[in-house]
Amino acid sequence: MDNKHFKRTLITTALPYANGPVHIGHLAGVYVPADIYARYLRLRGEDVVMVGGSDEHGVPITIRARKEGITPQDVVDRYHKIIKDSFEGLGISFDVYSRTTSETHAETASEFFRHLYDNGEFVEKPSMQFYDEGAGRFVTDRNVVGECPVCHAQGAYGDQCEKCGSSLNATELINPRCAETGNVPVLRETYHWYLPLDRWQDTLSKWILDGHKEWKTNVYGQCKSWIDLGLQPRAVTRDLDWGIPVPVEGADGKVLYVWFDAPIGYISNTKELLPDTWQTYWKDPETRIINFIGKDNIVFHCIIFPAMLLAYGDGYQLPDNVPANEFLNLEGDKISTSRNWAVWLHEYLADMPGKQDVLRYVLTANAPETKDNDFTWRDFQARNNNELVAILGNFVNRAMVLTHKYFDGIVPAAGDLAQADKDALAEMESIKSALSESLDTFHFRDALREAMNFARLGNKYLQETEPWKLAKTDMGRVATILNIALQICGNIAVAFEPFMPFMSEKLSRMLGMGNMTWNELATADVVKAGTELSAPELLFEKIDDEGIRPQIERLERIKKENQINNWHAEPQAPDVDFDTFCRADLRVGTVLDCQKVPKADKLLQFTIDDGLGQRTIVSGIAQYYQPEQLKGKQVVFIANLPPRKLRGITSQGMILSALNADGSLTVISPDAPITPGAQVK
Ligand code: B3M
Ligand code: ZN
Repeated sequence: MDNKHFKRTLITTALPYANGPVHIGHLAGVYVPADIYARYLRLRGEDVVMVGGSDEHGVPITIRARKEGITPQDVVDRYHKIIKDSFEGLGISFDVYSRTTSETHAETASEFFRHLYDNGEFVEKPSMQFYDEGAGRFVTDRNVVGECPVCHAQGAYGDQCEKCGSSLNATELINPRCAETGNVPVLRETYHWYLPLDRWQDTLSKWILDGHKEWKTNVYGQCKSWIDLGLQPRAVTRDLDWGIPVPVEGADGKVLYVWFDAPIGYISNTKELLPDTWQTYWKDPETRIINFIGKDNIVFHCIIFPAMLLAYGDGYQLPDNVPANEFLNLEGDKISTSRNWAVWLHEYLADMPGKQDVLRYVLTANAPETKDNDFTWRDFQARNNNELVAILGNFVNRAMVLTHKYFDGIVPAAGDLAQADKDALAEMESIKSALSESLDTFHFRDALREAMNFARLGNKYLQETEPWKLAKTDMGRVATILNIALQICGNIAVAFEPFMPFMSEKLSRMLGMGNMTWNELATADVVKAGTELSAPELLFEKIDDEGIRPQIERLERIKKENQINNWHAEPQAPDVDFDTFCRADLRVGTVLDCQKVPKADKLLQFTIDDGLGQRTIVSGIAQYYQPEQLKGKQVVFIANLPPRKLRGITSQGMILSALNADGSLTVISPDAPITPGAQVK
């Protein structure tokens, strides 16, 4: 570990916005890895503090409040509680979890601003900004919508068009409107304070590009492209009535930009935890600061906040590493709070009680460390059944059951070691070093795989030594084998503590272990001979299809709802002249018979009374109707299309149906009985 010159570690975790609950994307990207790291350092006996809290400012919170007719404070109170409780439920071991509406934070952030202001670290600049006269407030770029000047899609945001990805200024939109009120915004002059990042260009470049080549390539690369582009001044105040007031005379109606106050939250949180010694964690060069964040927060943590700390001076230390992760997708689609496309932690905890570790395991095994990854419920089920149950749970259970069978549940002492035992111990040693190495370098997926190797080793060891075959002839040998097997179990309890603390706790209780430490790993004395084991309990349960079905069905339901909510009518087709239209002979017919077309999922075969006789029409609506539903119904069809062969059936015309927002088809039917053969005009 490259921390010889460090005495302590301060772990910060991105502050989640308190305008919604926390989902698996947040967990995989930030909180699970941070927790693994914190728990690991604690097991090593290091001085480590992990701070977190809710980010309770920002425009989205005010919009949600207005939508619901409540105050922003109500919004953040609600979500702060949900977030805090759910983190606790998952065992995220914050030393402090606070919030940016706390008094300590308001004081800390104001003082921070004021200090920079007094030292001339800001520049004040006028600017033109959209203003909603009806609502009497400024509107941020994000909250202006209109036609994209690039691809002409409707509904582009003032900062970005989601259709073509162009990044925009709100003033470039065609027909801009305020997203919330629909009002046409006007431009108004305002002024703000800017942090001149350009002043810190060289310092930041040296610090990161020369000094931190060991950072993850995604982080280093993003920083490099920002720095290469040339850093620009960034506004650190906003015209808004929700936030920390700008502590300068005459700045009424202005608050600190949420991204100015939020990272200072790390400092406030530390202060709340350690009112007397917090400065040591921020200003002593022997403290190592690690920021756990998602990739969308890199610039704020690697460029802007460091510039703020440098501007403040007074010994503030910059982070030693910022191991930002990529994104986790859900069943192939981007996770989205507004589209409810997420697995929410508080719902998971309620729906799947006692399965915290399964989620922690799956999110780590699949962590988006180097690229975006996908969470699926099938993978969740498979990893639980094929890895946790079949490999880890199975091994521990065998070792426990055998010890109960042959030694009444008392840990037997080992005798002389055979080659197989020595090999197993040597392998434990090498797993330990690979595991530590991966943890030290933030490669948590690899680390988890290494930890799992203890269980694989255990299974292999029992398979090779077959103690159950020796019970009649050589109980001394059985004692040694089971002792070693139980040592491997003990190693599992220690090695998995950072990843699956609930399982680890249960296992260490079953094995009668005391306090766990990382040093014990790979020793043959983790579980003491003579200890009485408790009755074996299963560490993991199989999850069958029924177990995940409600989750899958929920996502299918949401997908449908989203399709409907996001539906846009097709743009109108080019004109046809009236005569052309009149050449289509549209008629009403009565369905005499309707059958599924064999071996075609989509097709129904109709027999229609068309007033002149009977005709056969094949239509692709089998996914939306049972044939019986359509018998006797009247439909509209095009009578004069040339006959067409579909699956060997000659279709004489086409039944009209409408395409719904959710992709389904509904047949068009007259709203009163009509004589078959009647023309539709
Ligand atoms: N609340 C953004 C986010 O959740 C923001 C992080 C603040 S960290 C200081 O992505
Ligand atoms: Zn566009």
